[in-house]
Amino acid sequence: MLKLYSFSQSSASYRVRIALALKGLEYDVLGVNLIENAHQSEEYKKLNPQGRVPYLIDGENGLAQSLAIIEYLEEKYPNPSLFPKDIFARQKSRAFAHAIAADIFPLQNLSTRRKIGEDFGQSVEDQAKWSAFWIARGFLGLERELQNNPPQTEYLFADYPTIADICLVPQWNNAVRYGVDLTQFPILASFDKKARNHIAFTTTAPETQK
Ligand SMILES: N[C@@H](CCC(=O)N[C@@H](CS)C(=O)NCC(=O)O)C(=O)O
Repeated sequence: MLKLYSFSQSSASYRVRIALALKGLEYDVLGVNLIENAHQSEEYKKLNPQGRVPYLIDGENGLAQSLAIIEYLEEKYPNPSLFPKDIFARQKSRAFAHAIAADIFPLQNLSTRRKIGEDFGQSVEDQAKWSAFWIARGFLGLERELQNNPPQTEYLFADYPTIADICLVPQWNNAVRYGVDLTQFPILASFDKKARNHIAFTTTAPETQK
């Protein structure tokens, strides 16, 4: 049985929970409470020296990084696919996922926010404004790309949920948390709405986790 080290409110963990659900895979969840700094314990860092969640265990093997985990699941369990069939659409879905996971999200990560608080005396409110700024800037780029090339598909880049939808919904939750004005992103909003009502997204959402 697969094991996933995960935290309920972690958007990177939520991405992997969605992927596992879309593929219909069973797994055990092992909670890592980030608020209590469980990810920084020596015990956890022996397992995952990167000291972050998610972390997937498959038998003898352990893997960090949500996008790498999703690619691993795709290769090992190809059906149903989480990637578009068309080669260009497939890379568009990856580019969309990377924009969120590599560009937008790290600037609002717990350790990043805590560090700017410690080093520059930013209040929690200022940290939230900082997060909201980067989310809005990143979303605006993605919205404009979709405006320029309106997708003709039900979900982002395919007629089934892809890695792009998997990254969008958790990030949208973060945007709501930080008070981003989401009326600026009507196309993203419509894709978010479609995906978040899919059973694989609802059954793995933060509020369903222990
Ligand atoms: N690029 C990594 C990011 C993982 C990550 O930073 N996860 C967050 C939770 S969403 C975390 O563990 N944060 C702990 C920290 O910032 O110290 C991935 O996609 O898995």
